[in-house]
Amino acid sequence: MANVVVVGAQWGDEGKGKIVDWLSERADVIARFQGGHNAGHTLVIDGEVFKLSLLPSGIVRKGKRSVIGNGVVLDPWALIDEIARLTAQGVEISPDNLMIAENTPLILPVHGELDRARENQNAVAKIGTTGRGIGPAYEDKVGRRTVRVADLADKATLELRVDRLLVHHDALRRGLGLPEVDRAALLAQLEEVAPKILPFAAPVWKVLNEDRRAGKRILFEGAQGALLDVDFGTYPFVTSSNTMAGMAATGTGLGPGAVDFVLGIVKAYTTRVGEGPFPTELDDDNGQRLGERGREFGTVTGRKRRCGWFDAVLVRQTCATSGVSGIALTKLDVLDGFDELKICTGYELDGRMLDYLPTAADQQARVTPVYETLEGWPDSTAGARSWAELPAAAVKYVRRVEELIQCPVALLSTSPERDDTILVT
Ligand code: 2SA
Ligand code: MG
Repeated sequence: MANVVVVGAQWGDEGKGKIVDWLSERADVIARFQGGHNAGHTLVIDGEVFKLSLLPSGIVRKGKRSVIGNGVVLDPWALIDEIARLTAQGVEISPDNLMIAENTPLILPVHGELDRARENQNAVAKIGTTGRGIGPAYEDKVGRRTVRVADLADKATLELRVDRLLVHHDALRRGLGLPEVDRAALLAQLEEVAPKILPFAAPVWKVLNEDRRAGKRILFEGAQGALLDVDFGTYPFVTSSNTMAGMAATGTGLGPGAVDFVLGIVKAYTTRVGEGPFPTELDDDNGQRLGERGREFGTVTGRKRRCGWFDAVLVRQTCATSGVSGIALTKLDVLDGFDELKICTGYELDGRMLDYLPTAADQQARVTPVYETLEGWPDSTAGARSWAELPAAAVKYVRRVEELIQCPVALLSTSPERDDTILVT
């Protein structure tokens, strides 16, 4: 296996956890390159359940290097809690197997407070975020006023960074009716957390370039999904990072040539959490049924996910913008037992047909999906481990998806169990 980037090709929750785990067994280095603790992966290994949020999936396996790249926003307290939780489950975590890029921006308590204040106080500003401070932390990175991991090592620098940050935040907080930040308390918190984070700090770009030269296999683990990308997603109802495959390079410090294969994770239907347009959303029994059969509740926030038919227009688009080489199709078994299934093949807008999602928000909200109806299958596909075990109608569904999104299926997942995966060669 060469160096692979795994990205969600819809709105997240496509079932990346299982696929990443499957691939991480075959990789030497596993790197996160964007997002933060808004991500949530559940891994089941030998019957034991591991819940990961910020740590790369490779952490649960011995002999792997796990990396948090500079494209991530890091909440040091969330990281320490996660490390403690996994350590209690018997996972060994030390600077030998975990590295954090020195140029990673931090998520501070002020970021979470700002995120939640905006979400709760102002209906116009509401995005339906995870409330983890992700957006405000990225704003401060781009605004050149953030505290980064390396700054924790020097008291004088840390004070300068915090002062620069507070000029901005205190002004914002006054507008939202929040009290001014207690500078001394924030500095004390940072000084307290610094010795717990700094041992993991490393020039990740350098280590990864050396690993690459040594022929080590790198797995880039994306979080969320391409439709939540800050540039190409359903803006403004997106997360604040680039979630597309191109980010793997800038989010770690490797050139784009380091990527050999882009694997897009695609769920056999569509879900979304939070606000924003969703053309194939179902408000009926079918939507209810998808949610129940697919257990569509967020791993991080427990929020109920909105459900709808498979949208081939959107996935064709995200496969293009991420340069997806092949997809892993997940949760096919959730479709078992439907009499018929629909796939969106295009949109109608003001009497015109579109083969892509337009950028303008009003148009995104107004497009009506054009559906093709496919025959369902009464039999169970759960646990199928070869094409021969799939009902003919299910094979037809998968082949049609492939055709419409203009991208081959490389893997097919038929249950949360790691071995229930069909490798398509
Ligand atoms: P935020 O908190 O600023 O990132 O929220 C902005 C929007 O992004 C959505 N969002 C998500 N939607 C689905 N899944 C998410 N995380 C997955 C999880 C992790 C995964 O299981 O929780 O699949 O890798 C996620 N994170 C952010 C959010 O709902 C807002 O619409
Ligand atoms: Mg998830």
